[in-house]
Amino acid sequence: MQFERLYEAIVNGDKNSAVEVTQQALDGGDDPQAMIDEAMIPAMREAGQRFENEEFFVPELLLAARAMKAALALLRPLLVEGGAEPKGRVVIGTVKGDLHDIGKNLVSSMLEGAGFDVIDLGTDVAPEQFVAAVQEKNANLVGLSALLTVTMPAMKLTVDALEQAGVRDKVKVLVGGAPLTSEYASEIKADAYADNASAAVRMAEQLVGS
Ligand code: B1M
Repeated sequence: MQFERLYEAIVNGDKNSAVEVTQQALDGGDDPQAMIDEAMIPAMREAGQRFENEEFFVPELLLAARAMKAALALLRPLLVEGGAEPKGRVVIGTVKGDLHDIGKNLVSSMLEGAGFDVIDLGTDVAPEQFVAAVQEKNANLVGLSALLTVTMPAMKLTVDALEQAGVRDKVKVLVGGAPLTSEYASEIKADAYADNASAAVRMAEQLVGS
């Protein structure tokens, strides 16, 4: 019941209600991961479908995204394990020119939840920003997200920039986002592709050998 209300609140872009229902579900003992998988992701998928059907326009999508982010902010700390030595250090971001961050935020939260130290650079991240963060933070994994076909080439530019800066052999590169494929990942010489946040965690664990 709470899941249905959360789903509706996100689709309708009702941030206050999304936060309220999420809190109620948490207070009632619901599992945060189930809330994400069974209510929040399907709600964003529905908003996307309505956008594709021209029932929703950009403002409605923005409201849905805002409601999803506000609800996710409540869950984020609960996904994070405490104490243990980090499994690896990930620099993650949405590539240059691309402002979509909901999927990337989910991947970021779930990596944190799985015990990775995550440095999230946000959206519209230029190749040189990824390189600088890898060097400064001594990361061993780079996560690149893209939702637009026109920003996919920025992933290749980022992999190339890591190579040119001489740090490509120090990091594994994981890529994801709706328009991507594993073929594209191989083409740009990324180390792995994941089509959802859970797969991203599994791939990250394999890449760093944990
Ligand atoms: Co935009 N948008 N959008 N949008 N938007 C899409 C992507 C689009 C497919 C919609 C459509 O037309 N059908 C289309 C792209 C078409 C294309 O390139 N082929 C599109 C467009 C065209 C645009 C604009 C150009 C629209 C305009 O202004 N005319 C514009 C571009 C802005 C820009 O980036 N420069 C734009 C803007 C926006 C909003 C700002 C309104 C909003 C984003 C809000 C935000 O993110 N803060 C928005 C939204 C919400 C969407 C849709 C509807 C939903 C995306 C989403 O959040 N999905 C999307 C349509 C759709 O996907 N059906 C669409 C939910 C999320 C949980 O899934 O992001 O796929 P996803 O992430 C998944 C996996 O992909 C994977 O795991 C995640 C969780 O399972 N994953 C990774 C993602 N990153 C990963 C990284 C990994 C591993 C896995 O490793 C590192």
